[in-house]
Amino acid sequence: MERVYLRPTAFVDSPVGLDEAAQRLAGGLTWFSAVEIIRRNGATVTREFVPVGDIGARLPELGEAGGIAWQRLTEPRAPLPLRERTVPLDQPQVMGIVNVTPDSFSDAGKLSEAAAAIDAGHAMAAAGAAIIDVGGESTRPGAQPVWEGDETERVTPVVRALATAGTAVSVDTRKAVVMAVALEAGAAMINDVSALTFDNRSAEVLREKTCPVVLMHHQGSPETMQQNPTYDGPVLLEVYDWLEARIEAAVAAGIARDRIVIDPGIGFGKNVQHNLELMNGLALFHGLGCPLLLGASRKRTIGALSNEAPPDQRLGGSLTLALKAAEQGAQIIRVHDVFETVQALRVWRGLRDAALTAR
Ligand code: 7PJ
Repeated sequence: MERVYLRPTAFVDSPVGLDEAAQRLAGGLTWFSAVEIIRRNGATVTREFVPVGDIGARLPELGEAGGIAWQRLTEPRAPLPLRERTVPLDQPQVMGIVNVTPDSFSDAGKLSEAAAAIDAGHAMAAAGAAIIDVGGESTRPGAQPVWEGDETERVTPVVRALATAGTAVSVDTRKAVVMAVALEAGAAMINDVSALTFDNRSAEVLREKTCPVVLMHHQGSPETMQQNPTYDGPVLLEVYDWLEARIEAAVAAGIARDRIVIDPGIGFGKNVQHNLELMNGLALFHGLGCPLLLGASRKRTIGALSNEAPPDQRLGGSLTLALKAAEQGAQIIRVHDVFETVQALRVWRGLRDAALTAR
């Protein structure tokens, strides 16, 4: 059966003077002026570039799925309700990473204690992070699983302290027990890199709540996922289909679609080429109709492209990928370097505002 995908492309600074020739992407700060229509039938993939002004005339032949994807690309995303905070998604927001793991690869040991993690979270919030993502289990390539009791113990005091101070806290976990305890302690969002596949009780825990949940694509487990990852077809389409299926599974399990945030999972079962293809094609994922989160901060692909720079020397590459994501309308950008990323996005935004007004 043929599948149709619509990838927004030919981004322009501003729609001024373009009238019907540019469309706003998902109610955000970017406009696109062409769409790549991708058709896939088994192993056969065809691609065609169509100006936005011509899409209306082409929709009938794209079928119901094409029509739905077009609607989702162009309708605004609702603000994200995070307990007493509401995070607008009409502009990119920064999620700051706080690891409470003794083996955290980016801040080895430094944040291993709750007090240090809490300080780091407060500093990130002050630097402009809209959400703080607290994690107690490393899921980096080669990492070993952590017992849920240890993970709960690491994460809970940090969640409680940050939430009590009024910060929107997300918890990076694959485990139902950790989710339940963290939500009880004040977490406002769950970030599950397994997309609810690791622990079959996770969906049950979340069904009883109303918080947003991030479903991230991955292939394999952290222990083995980077051992020669391969995909049957174009990685962009494979990840899209997988996320669509996970959204449907979550909805079937009683988690409303408007609570779901999606993430292509840079580095989780992907080689450098896969990661770069996903970054370049990121705007495709807006066709799923959910807010899009991207985490590329300090990841291995940056090292691979920069003479194997170690994680703490990947700021330049991290900012490049953050801007690449913003340019394609990603609503949440998950980073270690909050101050620098917020600054980069503010300047990027200033450029766009100027392009809109200077006429
Ligand atoms: C991600 C994550 C990511 C989401 C990690 C690291 C590895 N959660 N947790 N997306 N990565 N949603 O930060 O390098 O890319 S842990």
